[in-house]
Amino acid sequence: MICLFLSIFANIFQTGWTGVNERTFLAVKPDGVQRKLVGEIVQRFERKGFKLVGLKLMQASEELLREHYSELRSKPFFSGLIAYMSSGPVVAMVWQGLDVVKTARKMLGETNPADSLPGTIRGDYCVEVGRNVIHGSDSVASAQREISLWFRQNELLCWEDNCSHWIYN
Ligand code: DAT
Ligand code: MG
Repeated sequence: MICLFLSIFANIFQTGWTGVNERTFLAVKPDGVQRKLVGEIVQRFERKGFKLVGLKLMQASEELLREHYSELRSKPFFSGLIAYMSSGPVVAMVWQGLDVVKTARKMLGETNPADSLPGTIRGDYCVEVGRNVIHGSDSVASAQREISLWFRQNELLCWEDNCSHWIYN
């Protein structure tokens, strides 16, 4: 009930979730799905201590992807990016936890896998910027925008994590 109220409040007033309730949008891209990296990627965020609150395998439409990447529409790689992202299923996810937006970006690595350290997802599993296996929101504001673009309210679950006392003190 409290979660429902908070989520409606966060949506209406665009406040976003804060503290341990911060949320980010992550998506395993078509190359990550084809290369069977979904389980590995989900496991990294689970083991870190973040909470999965939404997940779906979906074929993203070009319309959705153009909106998702609208800031990049003038870039020369834009049409290739849309073709790549719509070339097969993606796994769209919402993860929750303290500083999850910033920490998830660190766990992803840099945009270009060549600049990504070993130990990061892009550092460990890919080679080229045009096939960098995962998307992650770059700010709390982007996360809010992307979550509402990719998920309906009733696809995001509030559930009690019985481990939370072992993750937060
Ligand atoms: P990020 O995904 O790290 O947030 P971004 O938002 O700048 O990076 O770009 C979105 C995606 O576009 C990125 O994951 C891969 C693709 N991309 C970025 N720069 C590119 C480039 N120079 N050539 C080809 N694809 C690129
Ligand atoms: Mg980005």
